[in-house]
Amino acid sequence: MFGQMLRWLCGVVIVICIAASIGVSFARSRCLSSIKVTAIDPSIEPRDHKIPFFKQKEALPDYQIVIRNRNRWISSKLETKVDQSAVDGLNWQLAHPISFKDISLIQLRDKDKIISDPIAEVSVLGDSIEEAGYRFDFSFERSLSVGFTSFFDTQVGMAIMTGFCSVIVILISSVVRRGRLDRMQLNVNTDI
Ligand SMILES: [Ca+2]
Repeated sequence: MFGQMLRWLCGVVIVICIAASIGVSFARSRCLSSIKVTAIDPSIEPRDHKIPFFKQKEALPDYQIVIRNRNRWISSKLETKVDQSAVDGLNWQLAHPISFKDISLIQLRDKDKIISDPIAEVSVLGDSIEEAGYRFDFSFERSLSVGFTSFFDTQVGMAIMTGFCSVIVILISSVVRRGRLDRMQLNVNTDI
């Protein structure tokens, strides 16, 4: 009777774990796939130098995008757009989409050999946002695999995964124990 109740309880916990994992993972499956940055006011763009008629192309900014992760002490650096103006918009395509839930901050920099100067910092709160004279347009796509990875990277996700594995172990142990008891009962009956 106790074993039957335990198996029933384990089944309920497994269903709840799976349903919760799928639900939360779907919510985290909205992924950032590309970023377009446009300089609204060309006069605010940084220049490597302000010498007239001298290496005007090279004087254009070297824009770089840094994506900070909410859960880890790591940042993703996208490619540097060397000597390019953002007046007509610059587009960065992410090689690996990131769940927008994992992004704490996106920073636009003017890359330098020693220290890169931050120009603007924004959060991904919508499809488009303006900051420090620049407009950031974000594109998104759905990826359930990224959503799952993102969810199981959180403390809640890890707790659910641990609970799920524990319940599976308990369930298997219970089934094995029940099988042994049945065989012992069968042997006793045969001996009688
Ligand atoms: Ca430059």
